[in-house]
Amino acid sequence: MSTAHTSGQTLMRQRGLIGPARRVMGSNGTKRLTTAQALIRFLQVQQTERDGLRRDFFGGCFGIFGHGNVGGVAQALHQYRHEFRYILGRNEQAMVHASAGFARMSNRLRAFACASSIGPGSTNMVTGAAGATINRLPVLLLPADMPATRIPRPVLQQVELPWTSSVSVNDALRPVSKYWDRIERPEQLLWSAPEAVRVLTDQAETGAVTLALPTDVQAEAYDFPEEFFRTRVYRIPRPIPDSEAVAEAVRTIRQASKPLIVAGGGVIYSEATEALATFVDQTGIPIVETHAGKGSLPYDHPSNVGSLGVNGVPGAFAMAQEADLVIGIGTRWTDVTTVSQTAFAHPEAQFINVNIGSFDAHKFSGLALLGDARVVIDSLSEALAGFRVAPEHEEKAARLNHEWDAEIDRYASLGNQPLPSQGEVVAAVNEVAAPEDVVVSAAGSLPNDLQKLWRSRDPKSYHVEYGYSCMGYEIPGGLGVKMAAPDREVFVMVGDGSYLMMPSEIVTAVQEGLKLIIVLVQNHGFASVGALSRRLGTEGFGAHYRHRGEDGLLSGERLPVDLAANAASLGADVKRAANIEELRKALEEARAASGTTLVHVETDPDVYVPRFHWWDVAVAEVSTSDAVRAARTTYEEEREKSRRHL
Ligand SMILES: Cc1ncc(C[n+]2csc(CCOP(=O)(O)OP(=O)(O)O)c2C)c(N)n1
Ligand SMILES: [Mg+2]
Repeated sequence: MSTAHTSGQTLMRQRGLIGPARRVMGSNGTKRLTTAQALIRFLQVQQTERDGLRRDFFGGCFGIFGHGNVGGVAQALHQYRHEFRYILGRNEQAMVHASAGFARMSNRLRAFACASSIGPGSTNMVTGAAGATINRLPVLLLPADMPATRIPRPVLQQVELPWTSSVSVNDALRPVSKYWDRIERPEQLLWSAPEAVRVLTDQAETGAVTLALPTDVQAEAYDFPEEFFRTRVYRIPRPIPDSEAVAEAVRTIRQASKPLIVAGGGVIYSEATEALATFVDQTGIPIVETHAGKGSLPYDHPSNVGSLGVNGVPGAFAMAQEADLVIGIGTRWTDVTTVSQTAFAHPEAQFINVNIGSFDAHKFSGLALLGDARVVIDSLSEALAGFRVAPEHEEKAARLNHEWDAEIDRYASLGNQPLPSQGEVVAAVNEVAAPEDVVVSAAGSLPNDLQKLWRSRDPKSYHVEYGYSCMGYEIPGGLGVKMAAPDREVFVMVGDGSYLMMPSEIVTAVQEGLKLIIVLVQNHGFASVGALSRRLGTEGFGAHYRHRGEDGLLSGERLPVDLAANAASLGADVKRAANIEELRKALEEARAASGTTLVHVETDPDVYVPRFHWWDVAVAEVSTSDAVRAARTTYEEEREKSRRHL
């Protein structure tokens, strides 16, 4: 190991990217450890390296213990407690969300493990795991499993199935895991643990990974070879695209008259935002952004037309409608991004898909440019020297950018009375936030307003989980973001419905001294689903938090819930804002404070930033309601516009 390398490591240690120096072991010895001890020891020495910067891959392990792991994984975490960070979570689903938030904020170069007990702790992780896998974010799940001996049988919390003895509830994690294994003998770890980390660090494969750990095996000792515990560095490569594919892409781009870039999360994970700016400045090709890709260019870059999608801005949709060439970079082309496949209306629209994974690169029969986003963009910039789109195309993008920016100002200053609109709340948060501060959200109507109104000035400032759009992600997700970026302020924007699903991690934030600024938007139910329901003729049924009324329906008075008092009871400092001025003041105070603050604001549920586009949500084909029948007719008409891009 060279001196330069050593001093680099020292520097990284100082920055907290890698942990304390560890003893280098001999190559031929063995170490007698339990399976759980060996696993935790192994996790400590996994590292990733990209662009010459090395990091400990695992930031630590969340855990909630029970009889399934208290003598195994918990014992190991206790034994290594000064070397490997353990965080007590409040809900297993939330631990996985926090880990996903951490991984996303770390551009997938770092991750967390989550240890649960057997049974309900494990199944609680299924939702979080699905979210991580959908969003392609590494999280290691360590659920306890039935004893391999099967002697305590049926063990507490075991689902008994008369047709098999080899299935446990942990098998429910299989469909949401990118790698899944059950460690039935200690030595199986020698193969499986490196496999787990290989998948977690593979930028195309990554997602939730499960190592199910039978209770007795966790505690069983084995003579592990010392080599197993040597530091492993997983280089995160920047694969170079095939030169012929690049040449074909260049020919296609040169022939296109209205090319458009769709920037997805891959641009940000690859740290390709500067390369993208160079490419766009050189070629004049306009860009639009997905939720995960928002922040790829600053909001006021003249080529950034804004967000494309079901909740996107009209200008981005207009550019998509006429694009004859669509260059997707790091996007997985969700239904939300493609506006249920109505966005790209040009009869001969072609796709070029720049992606690290072949699965996404081949979607929509696109020309697959397989490789790292930054490397591919750089090679396109080089090969397209001298190429520039027609001035009208560029000017149109700049005009649309300006037009929408003026709309943001309008929504920001509606002056709605007596309660502010949610749009005004989003704009106020955006104004108080510094460019590098992060906004976190996930479900409800907030992602809609955020996607349209949030002015991103930094690639990591917009963290809206809209792959799984999982109610409850907001607070734990924000916690994970703060863990990855402690120097940034984190604004969690959460609706009352989502808050009720998972306020629990406020307690964890307080425990860890991790500061969150939580903006709780109270509108007494589901504004989002309510509006969609009304649009489909179903009158907002089931979308309002009300007492059961005399008609036997949920039509009574509003429920007397006080979520601010709830947050205060969990340890947050709480501020109630009655209007935008008070909100701004509360946010500024929260920003200056050192602890977690929840700012409670009630908004007018009937005043919202509209959704401009159709969304393929099926409507009843037959109904007793005129409104539903009318909605069905519209649905059938709109569905005709959906393309297949075969
Ligand atoms: C776990 C989960 N369950 C259900 C849904 C479907 N859903 C999407 S938004 C929403 C309501 C969200 O309510 P709230 O957080 O108050 O936000 P609002 O709609 O009022 O903006 C529901 C039920 C979901 N996304 N996630
Ligand atoms: Mg609500």
